[in-house]
Amino acid sequence: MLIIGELINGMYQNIGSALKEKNKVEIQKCAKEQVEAGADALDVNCGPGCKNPVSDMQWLVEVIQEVTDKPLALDSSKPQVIEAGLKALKNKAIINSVTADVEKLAVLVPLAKKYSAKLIGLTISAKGIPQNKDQRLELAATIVAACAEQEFNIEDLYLDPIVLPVNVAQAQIKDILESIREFKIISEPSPKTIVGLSNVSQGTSVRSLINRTFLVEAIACGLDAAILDPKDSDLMDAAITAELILNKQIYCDSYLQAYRKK
Ligand code: THG
Repeated sequence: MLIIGELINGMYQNIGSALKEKNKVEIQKCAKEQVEAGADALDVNCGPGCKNPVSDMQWLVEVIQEVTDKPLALDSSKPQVIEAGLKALKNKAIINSVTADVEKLAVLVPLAKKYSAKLIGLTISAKGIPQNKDQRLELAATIVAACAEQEFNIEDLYLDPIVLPVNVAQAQIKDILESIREFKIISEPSPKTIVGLSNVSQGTSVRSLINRTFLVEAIACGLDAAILDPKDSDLMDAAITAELILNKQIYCDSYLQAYRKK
């Protein structure tokens, strides 16, 4: 599965300060550590309190790609911030994200095509966060239809059911897992699926355990990608083992070591 490291996010205090002080060493350290821990791509998010997200996104992309050629997931709700990142980016791009709103789809789907980027589609709209599986599927179908209409390759689309914290939306987590399974049958070829994993444990006291248990269940539902903390080695081991059990990794006694060396 595609592992996208979540740690370059202005929401984290070390990254927020590094961004303010333009401390590129701190950002590059975070990028290298995540790649060494097994991340296939890195999420890049300036954070909620960022004053100059357009220039900060450009700066982050420039400093990160000095140390890695892994794809970057440009994480912003503002299309102009994503475009600033795309312009600066030499590595492969993932647009994180578009919503099921016509104005957003009209701007971001063409942008994804222009830059040959993968696209994350959040099943959310201006009307708010969906409250059940049917609403998630309806929003997913809106995104898939807009991509198909604009001849965007559906296999480059990653649908995100929007994971909510288990301590505030406990009754919805099962619906979210079932949505992952059902997103895959919306179209042929299937769209891919992704989650922002750490959302599930926000505000809880046993975050790592909740994250890895949810991830294993999501993988069993066919999850293709996750934005997560790759430095949580118990989490990474659980993901690899879940894939082994579903016959998505070749078995050998040393499969964990083999994966880490890849
Ligand atoms: N879907 C998509 N993109 C996303 C999300 C998603 N991007 C952002 C987010 N959700 C995924 N990334 C994070 C990063 C950090 C945390 C959660 C999700 C997190 N942070 C600590 C907290 O809030 O408790 C902060 C800890 C600190 O300040 O040190 O949990 O769902 N497509």
